[in-house]
Amino acid sequence: MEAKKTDTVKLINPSDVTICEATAQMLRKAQRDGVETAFDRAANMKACPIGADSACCKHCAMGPCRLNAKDPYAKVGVCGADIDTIQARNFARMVASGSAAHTDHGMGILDLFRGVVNGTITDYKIKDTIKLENVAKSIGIETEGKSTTEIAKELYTELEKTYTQLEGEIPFTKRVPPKTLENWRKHNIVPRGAMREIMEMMHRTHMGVDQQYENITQQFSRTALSDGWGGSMVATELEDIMFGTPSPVCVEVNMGVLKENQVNIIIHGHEPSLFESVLESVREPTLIQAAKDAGAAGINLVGMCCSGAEMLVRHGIPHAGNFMSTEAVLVTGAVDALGVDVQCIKQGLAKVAACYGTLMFTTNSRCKIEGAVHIPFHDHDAKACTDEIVIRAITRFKNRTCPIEIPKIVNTGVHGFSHEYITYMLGGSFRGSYTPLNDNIINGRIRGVAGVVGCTNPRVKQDWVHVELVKELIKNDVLVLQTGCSQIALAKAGLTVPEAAVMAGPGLREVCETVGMPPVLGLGACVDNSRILVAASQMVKEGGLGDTIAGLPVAGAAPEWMSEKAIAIGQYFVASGVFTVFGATFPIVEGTRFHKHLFEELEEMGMGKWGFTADPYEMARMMIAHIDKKRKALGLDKSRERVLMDMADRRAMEAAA
Ligand code: SF4
Ligand code: MSK
Repeated sequence: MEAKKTDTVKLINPSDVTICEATAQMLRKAQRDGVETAFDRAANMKACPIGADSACCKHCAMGPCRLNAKDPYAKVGVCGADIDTIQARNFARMVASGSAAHTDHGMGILDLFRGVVNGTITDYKIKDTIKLENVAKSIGIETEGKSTTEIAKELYTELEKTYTQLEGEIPFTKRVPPKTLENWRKHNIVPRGAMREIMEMMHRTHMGVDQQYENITQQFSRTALSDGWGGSMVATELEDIMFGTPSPVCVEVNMGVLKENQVNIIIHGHEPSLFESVLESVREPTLIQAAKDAGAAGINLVGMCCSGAEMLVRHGIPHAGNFMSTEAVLVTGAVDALGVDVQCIKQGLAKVAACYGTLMFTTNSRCKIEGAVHIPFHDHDAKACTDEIVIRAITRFKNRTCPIEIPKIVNTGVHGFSHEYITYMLGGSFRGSYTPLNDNIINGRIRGVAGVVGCTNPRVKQDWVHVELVKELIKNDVLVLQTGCSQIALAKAGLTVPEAAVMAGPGLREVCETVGMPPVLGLGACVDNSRILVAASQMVKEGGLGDTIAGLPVAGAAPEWMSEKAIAIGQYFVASGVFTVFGATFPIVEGTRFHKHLFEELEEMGMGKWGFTADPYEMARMMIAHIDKKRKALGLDKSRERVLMDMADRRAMEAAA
C-alpha cells in the first residue's frame, strides 16, 4: 500500500472528534497509515473568523471588502454596502445554492419520470400506482376512469411547472394549509417556478441590486419555498412513485456491514436512480457468478450518506455511515468500489481511496473528481454504467493487496416512516389518518413533534450533538422525525428501534409501546425533509391544532449542519412556520438588524424563526420551550399538566376516548 504521508501539524485524538466507535477506530488506523482525512484538515485549518461571521463580501472587484464583526456598523464596503446587506446577500446565495442542488436533483428525477412515462426509458417503471394517484389528486388532477399512463402524463405536465413556470404558484402549494398560504401571499413569498426564483435570487444579490435586507429575505424565503414545496418535494414524490414508497424495515447500519469475504461496493451521493440500478446489477446472476469465480462469497452492496438513506428506507440496504465517515470507511481497505453521483462527496475521498486501492467512480456529468474514474450514467442505459462498476469491483476484489480491518460494529434500526406510513401506523388500514397523532398531542401524551435532520461536520464531535439532543427531546415526550445523516447517527446510537421507547418520557413511551414504534422515526434522505412538510400539513388539516403550520407545537433542528442545502432547508421550514435551531455555527453576526429579522421579526410576520446554539441541551430546552408556547396558545397546556401529574386521570381520559 502506498500511503500518503500527512504533513499536518496538529494530531487529532479520534475519541475527541467522534462518538462513532467505528469511525474512531478507522481514524486511528489512518494515523498509523499516514493518511489524512477531513478531521485532520479541520483541526489544522482554523475557520476564517470574518467568513464565519459572514462579515465579508467578494461580489465585485472593488473588493473583496471586510467589515468588523465586533463593531459591525463601524464600516461599510467600497460600494457602501452595510453589514445587513452583506450578510443578507451571503445568506441568500447559500439558500440559492442549496435550493439549486435539491431542485436540480428533482429535475433529474423529473427527466427520468418523463422517459418512463413516454416509454423511452425501460430500465425503470412506475412501481407505486396508489401513490401516483394520490399525488395527482393532491394537486387537483382528476384520476377517475384514467389509465396509469394518462395520470402519469398529466402529473408530469403539472410538476414540470415546479421548475419552469414563469407566473403563478407552484403545484404543491395546493398542499399548504390555506391560512399558511394566505400568509405567504400577504408577504409575496409564494414561489412561481424554482428556476425563476433561483435566477432572481442570484440577480438580486449581484453588486448594486437589492440592498435592503428585508427585501432580500423576501426573495430567499420564496427561493427556499420553491425548494421545500417544489424541487425537493417533486424528487421525493416521484422517487416513491418509481422506486416504491418506504414502509418500516429493519436495517443494519455501521461499518460492520462490510464483509471481508465479499465484493464490497459502496454507493454514496443523493440520486437514487444510480443506486437502484446498481441494485439490479448486483442481482445479475452472471455478475454474482463472476464474483464467485473471483473467490468472493458474494457481492455486498452498501449505502452511505443520503442516497444510502433512501435505499435504507426503501429496500433495507445496509448503511455504512454518515457524511463524516465516508473517508474513514475507505481506511478499512475492504471497499472494492466507491460509486458516487452528486452532493456531499468530499474531494479528499479520491486520495484516501488511492491509498487503499479502492476504485472510485464518478457517474454524473455534474460531478467529476480528479483521481476518480468517470463512467457516465445515463437513465436510458443505466446498467451499462452500473454493471461496469460491479465488474471492476470484482477485479479489485481479486487483486486485493492491502490488509483489511473492518470494525466489528453493526447496529440495527427500524426505518422507513413515510408520511403515508405514519397515517397507517397510527390509524390502522381502515381508519388511517393523523387523528391519533393529533389526539395524542392534544391529550398531552406527545408534547410535540421535532424534526432533527442534517449533516455531520468535522468542527463538531461527530454524532454527539444529534444523539444528545434527540435523547433529551424524547425524554421530554417529543416525538422525533429524522432525515439525512442525522438519522444514521441515531441509528448507530440504537435509538431507532421500538425498544428505545424506554428512553422516552412516560407519555411518548406509552404511545410507542402501544403502536410498537420507535420514538425516533427515520424518513429518508435530506431531500425527504419534504415528507416532514407534508406531515405538518396533514396535522393542520386533521384539526384541533390550529389552522397554520406556525401554530403547531413543532420545532426543527440541524445540530451539526455543514452544507448550503441545510441553510435552504432551514429557511423553507422557517418560512413555512417552524422554529428551526441550528448548531455548529451560524453565518450572521448577532446584534445586527438582519439577525433580529431572522431570529425575531419573521415570527411576528406569521412565519417561524431561526435559533442558534451549539449546545444540545440548550437546543432541546429552546425547542421544548417553543413547543410549550404553542401548546399554551392552543389551550393545551392544561391537558399536559394532567398527563404529567396524574396517572389515574390519564387512564380516565383514555377510557373516555
Ligand atoms: Fe465590496 Fe460592495 Fe463589491 Fe461587495 S459589492 S465586494 S461590499 S464593493
Ligand atoms: S448527505 S447535506 S451531509 S445530511 Fe444529504 Fe448528509 Fe447533509 Fe450531505
